[in-house]
Amino acid sequence: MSHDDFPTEQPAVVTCGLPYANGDLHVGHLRSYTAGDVLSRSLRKLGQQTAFVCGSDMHGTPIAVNADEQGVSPEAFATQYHEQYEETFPQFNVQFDNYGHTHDETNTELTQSIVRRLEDEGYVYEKEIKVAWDPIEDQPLPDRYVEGTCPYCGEHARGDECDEGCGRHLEPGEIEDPVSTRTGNPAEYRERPHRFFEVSELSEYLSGFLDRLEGTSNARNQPREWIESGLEDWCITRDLDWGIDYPGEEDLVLYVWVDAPIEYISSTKQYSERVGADEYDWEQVWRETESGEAGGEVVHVIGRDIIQHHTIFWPAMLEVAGYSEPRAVCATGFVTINGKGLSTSRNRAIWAQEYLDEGFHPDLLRYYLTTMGGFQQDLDFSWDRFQERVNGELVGTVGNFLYRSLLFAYRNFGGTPDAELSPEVEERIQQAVDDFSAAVNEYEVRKAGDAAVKLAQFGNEYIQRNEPWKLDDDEAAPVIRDCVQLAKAVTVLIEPVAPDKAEAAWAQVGGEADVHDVTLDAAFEPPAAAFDEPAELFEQVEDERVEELNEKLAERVAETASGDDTDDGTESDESTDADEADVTDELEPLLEDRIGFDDFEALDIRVGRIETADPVEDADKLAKLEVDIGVETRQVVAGIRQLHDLDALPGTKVVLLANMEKAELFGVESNGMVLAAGEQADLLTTHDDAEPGTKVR
Ligand code: B3M
Ligand code: ZN
Repeated sequence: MSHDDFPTEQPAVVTCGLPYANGDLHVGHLRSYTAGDVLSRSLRKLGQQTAFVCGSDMHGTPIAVNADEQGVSPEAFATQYHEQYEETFPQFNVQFDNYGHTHDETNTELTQSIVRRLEDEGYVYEKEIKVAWDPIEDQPLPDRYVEGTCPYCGEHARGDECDEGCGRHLEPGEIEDPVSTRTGNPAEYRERPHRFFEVSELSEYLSGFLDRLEGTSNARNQPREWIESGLEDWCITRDLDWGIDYPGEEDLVLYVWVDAPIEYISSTKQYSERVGADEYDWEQVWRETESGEAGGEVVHVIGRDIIQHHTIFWPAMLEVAGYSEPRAVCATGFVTINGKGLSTSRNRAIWAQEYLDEGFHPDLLRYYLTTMGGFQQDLDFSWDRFQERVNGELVGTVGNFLYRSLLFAYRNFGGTPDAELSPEVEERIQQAVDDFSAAVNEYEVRKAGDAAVKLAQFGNEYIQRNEPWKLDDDEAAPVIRDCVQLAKAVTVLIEPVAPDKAEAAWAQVGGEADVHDVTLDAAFEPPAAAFDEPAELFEQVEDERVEELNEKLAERVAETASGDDTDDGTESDESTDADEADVTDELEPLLEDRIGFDDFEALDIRVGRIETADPVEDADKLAKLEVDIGVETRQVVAGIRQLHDLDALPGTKVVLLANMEKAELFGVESNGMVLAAGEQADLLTTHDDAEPGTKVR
């Protein structure tokens, strides 16, 4: 791997976290798959050789337990979802170059060879640990096969996680009063030999790795704390039938998190084998060179709940087994629905299939999911905002510009008029291309999408300013030549976010080659002299549709709330469910005293944007923020140091009480108060384009 700007000399691979083959896909999943797809397409636009790979995660106890319940084999159960995912991703234009699964031969072989290598290098040891056992059935009960009481909070919990109480990860042997979820039999603990990977020996390597790592700041910073507080060795085996056999052991399988990331390599290998190593060489990407230098540019796109697996366990395995380390880990935030945690058990979700059945074009959702917020921020989905974004930016800005300029060109010139491109427009396109490249190098897909939309916005202003409809053909020709060039450039730049729509627009400007393959240079190539009458690219989302969709969602959530509470076992899902359940019991009673509007008017509440966030010296809990509130920049002290990743805060929009009395905390002046909710200081924000300084009323 290099740390040169993209495009580099080395091939890249972009991966997405593997979905557990365990339930239907929803908008929460789609967020990171579309982000990965946009990133890989954007890298290709820069001319970076890139493969985009993924696969289904077939193993783990939730899948085994669910298959048991349905009376089918785990393999049959998981395969059915695997096939569903294989079909669904392309329907969202998420085009993996290879989509495998963790149970196939490539991954089984590679996993076993990597584990042998860990053993050969002396990083694996055996240790007796207590595992839950069903004495009547005479079988072990790993992870979710056992339930009982959490030793930390006393709530009902399952074997690997206190899902209803404190949320802690539970090690084998920790749960009290264990009972088999399979038979209801009380379980006992037995000593069993398991294998451990000596992650604790790799702290130094991992610290260095984190210094080199690129990607989102949450992925680069959170793991440092885990290293500082001391790394534990990692139990890599389970008493289970379903999984990849531990080499040379009949009764043990590998823990699902061992073979899952190895699928990143396996999937790249399958791709390479299909197209030939001359075209794409997986070994060049994943193998360390003889001098110990890592090969290609490995970029992982994941959900923020699996940062630890990707920045500690995974690079530790790669390092010992002689594979190259990731260049970047990009962790997306969660998705909320109408401001509340996405919950599959409550049916508060937008399902992938449902979205398609509603007849919306996939590119609209891709646009929403990749440009609605920063990569690592939580993203709220609502049909109202979906409508706003589609009608405002896609229909109003991009679609409108392309249609009006191409229609004008077609009607008056039958295509692109014969004229020179103006220096002003050429420079503006260059700026968009530069912004796009910079965004990709920062792994900010949102900004890459913005570069296209802003260029279209410029196009609209340009055509408005020059009023070609008032000019004769000779005078209009250079203006329209500029506009068609801008349309072509917008098309190239928007391809990663909206590939289908870009394909349609490309056909309209008479683009040669394939818009999915061309690089940014195509933005400057002269458009076709003749093309056909254009058609409108995007359709408005009507108010009635939005009302209807909101009602449907609300009804469904209400129905599910009164019904059965099943869970699909995705971690992010549970953590949001649990958070929600926690607060309802502890809510403060409402205040009896009412205030008048004048009292409210006395509060000067403004939208702000955090510019910098630094710790306050000697005060563990305090952070010093510089907040831009339009009129001026305020220094504010807030008790959020331990609750937020300070590096991730700059750029975040907040809500600030501007006429709060000034205060001094630990010698630092605080001039205003940032509003936040709850124990975790959930920062209040706005969800659309209210600029800093806007008054909140
Ligand atoms: N299968 C899904 C998750 O925890 C898990 C990802 C594996 S990535 C190697 O999000
Ligand atoms: Zn607990």
